[in-house]
Amino acid sequence: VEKLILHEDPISANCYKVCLTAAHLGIALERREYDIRKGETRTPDFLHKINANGCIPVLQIGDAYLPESNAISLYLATGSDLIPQDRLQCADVMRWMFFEQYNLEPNIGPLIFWRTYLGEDRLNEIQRMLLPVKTAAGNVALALLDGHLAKHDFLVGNRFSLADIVLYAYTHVAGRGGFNLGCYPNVERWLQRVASQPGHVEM
Ligand SMILES: N[C@@H](CCC(=O)N[C@@H](CS)C(=O)NCC(=O)O)C(=O)O
Repeated sequence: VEKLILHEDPISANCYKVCLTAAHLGIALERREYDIRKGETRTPDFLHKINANGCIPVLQIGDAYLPESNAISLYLATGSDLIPQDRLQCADVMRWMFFEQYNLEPNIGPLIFWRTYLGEDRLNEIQRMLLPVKTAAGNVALALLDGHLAKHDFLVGNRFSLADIVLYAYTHVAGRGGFNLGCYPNVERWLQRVASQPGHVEM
């Protein structure tokens, strides 16, 4: 078995996503911490050796480096019951993971970073301009999730899967980005359902 090292920053929900997946699978990860606020993932050494894209999480598997939280989660969960065997359900898990990366994380993630870690008075002109745009788009994503969860206990196949883990990461801390989860009661109930699964760990 190859040693797994997660290059991460504990403030990142993309990194938490990977840790939560590993916890559910009982997989041990050694952790290397970087401070993204100090640009520690932008050093020539990091860009050259770990991720040319300059961000964490990156999973080191022996001497291979795998970036992208959802790719890492898929790598860890392959062959487990977190991924349905049924072909359509398996693709549906991927569908929610793509939704997360296109509609949810790019809107909620930056708002959490700007509001909680940077501070609203330290935003530049572009960030200030994007604030209402990302707030609106994030709410559209949360509303879509809420509509789906009005009819389903879990995202895919009526059972807990990798899709729930991946979508949980940013959704459960959306409040830190200024989103009001109280407007999405089905999402709130689902968050509790996910957090009460055996093997759950906090961020
Ligand atoms: N799509 C990537 C996004 C990774 C990402 O945005 N990482 C952020 C933290 S959440 C980062 O490393 N930022 C530091 C930087 O860009 O310098 C994933 O899902 O892993």
